[in-house]
Amino acid sequence: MATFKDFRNNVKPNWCPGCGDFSVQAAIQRAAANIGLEPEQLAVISGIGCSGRISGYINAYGFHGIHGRALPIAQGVKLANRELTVIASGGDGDGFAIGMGHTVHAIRRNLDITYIVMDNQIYGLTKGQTSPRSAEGFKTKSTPEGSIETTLSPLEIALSAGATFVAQSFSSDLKQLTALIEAGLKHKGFSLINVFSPCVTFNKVNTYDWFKENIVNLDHIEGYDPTNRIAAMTKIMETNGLLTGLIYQDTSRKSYEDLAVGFKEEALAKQDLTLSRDDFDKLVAEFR
Ligand SMILES: Cc1ncc(C[n+]2csc(CCOP(=O)(O)OP(=O)(O)O)c2C)c(N)n1
Ligand code: SF4
Repeated sequence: MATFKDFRNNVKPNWCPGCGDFSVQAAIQRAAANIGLEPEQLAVISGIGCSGRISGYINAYGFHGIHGRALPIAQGVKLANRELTVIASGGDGDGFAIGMGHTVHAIRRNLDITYIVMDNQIYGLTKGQTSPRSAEGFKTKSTPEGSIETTLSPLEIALSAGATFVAQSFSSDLKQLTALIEAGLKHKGFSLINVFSPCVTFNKVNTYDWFKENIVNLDHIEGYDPTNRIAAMTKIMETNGLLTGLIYQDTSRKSYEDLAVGFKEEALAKQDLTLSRDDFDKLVAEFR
């Protein structure tokens, strides 16, 4: 049986020392091993950004896509081979700016994939511009007088889009992060896991200490019920989105693959898709 070390490869991450993304990499490797996966059963698909490099740093199938397009590729992979466990990943710019259209529709489509966003509230790779997750007043090279736009709440958007699994964690809490990724991988449907993953080089406001001071951990709130969608929305609003833990899960809804008419149990990638001459002629006849 594979251990987390089997999900390591020999590529050395070129993230800055202290970048939160190291913990996300470690948590994915641990979670995959903990649920009994072998490297050849996992595919990690990423977008572009410092965070997007993660697919190259995990020993599994990987695809480093284009900016904001991790989800369309990940959904294609899952549809082609439902036997694979599929993780999509990237930054808050990747998923909540250029890729937001895909994010909302992937959520409501509910394919069985896990989407892990490394949310550092800034564009890291391009050297520090505001992202939709930056706070109002946040000063960067692109907003020297401070951001005048309101901050996007991906958790509220996810809930309103019909998400069946919404969680949030923090790079400093490897135990919780690993447990939530495990739960997301086991969830039969789309799982959104947003991770506060500090950019130590360009974001000098939302630091590890800042998150530690401001986060409310649901694991410490007695009686919180993650199956109650209204309570989940209320808690997100009460904490201004600064909460960690399993926020919402609905296990009653079937995944896209299980509902799609004619979508077989056997992986599409393994089916014989050759069209017989007879079937071809019948198909053409329909258009005459
Ligand atoms: C179509 C396109 N537009 C813009 C870019 C430039 N670009 C590369 S990464 C990035 C944003 C990076 O921020 P984020 O997604 O939050 O990831 P991080 O680097 O912070 O991990 C941008 C705008 C690009 N590569 N492709
Ligand atoms: S620039 Fe920021 S996000 Fe990118 S590797 Fe460095 S610390 Fe991480």
